[in-house]
Amino acid sequence: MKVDRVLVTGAGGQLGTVLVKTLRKLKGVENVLATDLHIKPEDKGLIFPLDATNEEAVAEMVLGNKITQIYHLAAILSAKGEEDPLLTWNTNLKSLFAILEVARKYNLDKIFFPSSIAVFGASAPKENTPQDAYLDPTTVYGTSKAAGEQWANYYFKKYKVDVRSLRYPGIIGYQSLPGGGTTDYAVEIYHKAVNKEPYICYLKEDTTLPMIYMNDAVRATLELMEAPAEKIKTRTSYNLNALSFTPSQVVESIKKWYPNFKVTYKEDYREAIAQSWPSSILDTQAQEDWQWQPHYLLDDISNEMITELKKKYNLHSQL
Ligand code: AKB
Repeated sequence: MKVDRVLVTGAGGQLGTVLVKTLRKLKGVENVLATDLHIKPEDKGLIFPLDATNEEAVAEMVLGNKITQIYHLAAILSAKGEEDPLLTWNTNLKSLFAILEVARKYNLDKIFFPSSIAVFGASAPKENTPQDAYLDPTTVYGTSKAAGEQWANYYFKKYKVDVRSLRYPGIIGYQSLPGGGTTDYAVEIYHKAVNKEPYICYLKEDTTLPMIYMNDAVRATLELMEAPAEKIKTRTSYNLNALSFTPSQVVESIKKWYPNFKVTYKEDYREAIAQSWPSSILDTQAQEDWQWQPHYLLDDISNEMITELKKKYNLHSQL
């Protein structure tokens, strides 16, 4: 039987950290090669340096390790991306081209490319945004993802590269910290709550955004990647829905565990980005094509986040 040999780029990031662990459990540690541009001291020996924008370096890594699949997670996210738009465009697209070209030239089995709700802008319906809504993103990150989706589709149609993609909402998990996203508040707020510190939220209290719990996000990714190729009808990127909430709804949920938790609101430039995104997403195609169903609601997320972060910070008392 053919063994999957997996390369992950951006492995030290929020999703990569958890996806790599899950893939290693499923496919064997020796079959999952985790890479990132910068290696944190705690990741030395577990994650290896790779500049994913360098096609030659990607090809060498793929050939040298008999790689058959790539999860290409490396990217600069929405909020950070606005600091240096050209760097964001170059990093996000150049790395995608390197991965797609290597996949085409060396006939790789499958590629995963993450997209985002950031592909939507003012022309898309704000609520229940459908799969085929018009894409006019407001951030360079969203623009790079919208273009990336078209390139993924092009490589599938023209070269039969089996690229699969999800439009992730904001991801919430206890295992890793997000970096540079507009939805990061929904992770930071739990860290503050368990440490009994007040939180200053950079979004307005009633700004609704689509979100997903890490376990659901990882499961969605693997279910999409394991689905038979003929079931994957969307070759740009699938809308992925789990739940939607506002900062004040998270606070209300957290207060079930920490009634004295204090949050103040001081919006910054990320509020405008959030305002340009859908407040909820329709994912009918993902449900139909590969039977996607989320499991975690807001209080389930709060329960697990608080329980796990307390362990992480070595906190034992409840209040
Ligand atoms: C971000 O906020 O930039 C990301 C995303 C929704 O793609 N979390």
